[in-house]
Amino acid sequence: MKTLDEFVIEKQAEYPNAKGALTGILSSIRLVAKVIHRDINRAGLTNDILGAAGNQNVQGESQMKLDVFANNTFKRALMAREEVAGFASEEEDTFVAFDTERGRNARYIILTDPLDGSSNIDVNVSVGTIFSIYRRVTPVGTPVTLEDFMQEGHKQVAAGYVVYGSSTMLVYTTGNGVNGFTYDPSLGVFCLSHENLQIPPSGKIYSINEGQYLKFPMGVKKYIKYCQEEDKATQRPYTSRYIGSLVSDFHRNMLKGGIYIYPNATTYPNGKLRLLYEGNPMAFLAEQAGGLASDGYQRILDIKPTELHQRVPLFAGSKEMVEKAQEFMREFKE
Ligand code: AHM
Ligand code: MG
Repeated sequence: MKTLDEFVIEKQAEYPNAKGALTGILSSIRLVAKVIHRDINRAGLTNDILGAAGNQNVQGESQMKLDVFANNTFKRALMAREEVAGFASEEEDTFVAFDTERGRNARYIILTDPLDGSSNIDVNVSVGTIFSIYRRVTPVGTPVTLEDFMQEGHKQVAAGYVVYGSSTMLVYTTGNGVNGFTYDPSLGVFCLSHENLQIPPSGKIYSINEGQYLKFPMGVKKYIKYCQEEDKATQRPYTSRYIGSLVSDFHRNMLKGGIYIYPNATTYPNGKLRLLYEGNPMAFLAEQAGGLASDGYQRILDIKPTELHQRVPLFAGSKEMVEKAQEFMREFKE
């Protein structure tokens, strides 16, 4: 049995120039995952955790108590380290520069969706935490600026998620494949359970909120019909599975083969998911596992961000399925 700690240290030893900064950041994330795991598991038992916080985030979405809690836990854990210069989160209005001597001298910044799919909490359905790590681009010794957070996804140094499902798992990449660790709560450790994860090139699952069908672009409507048609050679009709928790839907599809789609729609002209907190980290993981992630036309990781809370349509998962969906998007471009 190999723990996450052992695994990270072993990997660091493969890079003689590594100073251990990433190792430190990952151990903060591991701690955050344990704290959120603990609180989610008590969620039905205490009123302090369930329900809405009574306020909205900057994007006008109502925040759940656990969103706020997860965000603060994450921020505090990172502030306590010397490797992190700043933090941006779906739940914050703007980025947070860690403007202390330690923060100004740090080299990394982190973006996160601390609790993705949080509307599922009150009904005991799995949620996740997503994170994305970059090297800052402004000089060390100064406070970070917006520029540090607005980098293209292909510049990510590491990305990952924690899925709080029937068991809690942490899955991450540093650009050298994807590995998954399952949490053993009795020992308090994450153990390597899914080494070198690979998304099957094709699968049978499509995941999309079909209730919005009439609002989707023609390419997506046609692709959905393609998924439903009978064809033995391509194992169609596919199966429709949609939890409404990006991390859980993506995780299942990565293990089994499938495509996750949150397209643009008349109600969401640029999609619902956020490029920096959701699109990029999931795209990095998808590609590192042999899959693809696209906005329907181009690679997510090549998009130059223009806003911190920018939204993006997301088509992610098995390579052949994403390619097929892109074909439909191009053919039926409106
Ligand atoms: P959140 O970050 O506010 O939780 O929103 C993102 C979530 C994703 O996890 C999920 O895939 C999607 O929203 C579900 O949205 P919808 O209910 O519109 O299908
Ligand atoms: Mg989210």
